[in-house]
Amino acid sequence: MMCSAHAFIVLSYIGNVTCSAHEFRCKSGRCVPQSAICDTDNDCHDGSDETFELCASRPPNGCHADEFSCGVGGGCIPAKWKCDKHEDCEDGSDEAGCPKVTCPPSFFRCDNGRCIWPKWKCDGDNDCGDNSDESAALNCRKETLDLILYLI
Ligand SMILES: [Ca+2]
Ligand SMILES: [Ca+2]
Ligand SMILES: [Ca+2]
Repeated sequence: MMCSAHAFIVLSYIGNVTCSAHEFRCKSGRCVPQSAICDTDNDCHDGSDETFELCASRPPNGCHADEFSCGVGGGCIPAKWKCDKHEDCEDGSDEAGCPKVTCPPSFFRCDNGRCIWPKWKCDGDNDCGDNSDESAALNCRKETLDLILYLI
């Protein structure tokens, strides 16, 4: 999951196309983390993440009530991004101390916290939503599944 997120960010830097929902698009087209907005650092290199229009309504060194503070100098992110299993703050503080989702015994726990029936693992369907029940890490390659079906 982390790998694909990183790949996407790298791609968006290269392609200058669209930024992900968790990023801010600078005037130059560059993508920076949302937490970089109004943190007094010129992350965009063109100042567009620190403009007066963007930051004037923000409390000095603070975040709006509907925002989560990433800590000193870490900027602000929308409150709903806290504990959404995606590190939006540079220091990951929005995902620290979040309640851990546990699955009942005998259930499979997806990377995104969802619980699924164990037999849904490696069945070719993306039941987790993040594909972690079908990931290469589980060694469920399609060939193996086909072979099993053939043997049955
Ligand atoms: Ca900034
Ligand atoms: Ca988050
Ligand atoms: Ca599945």
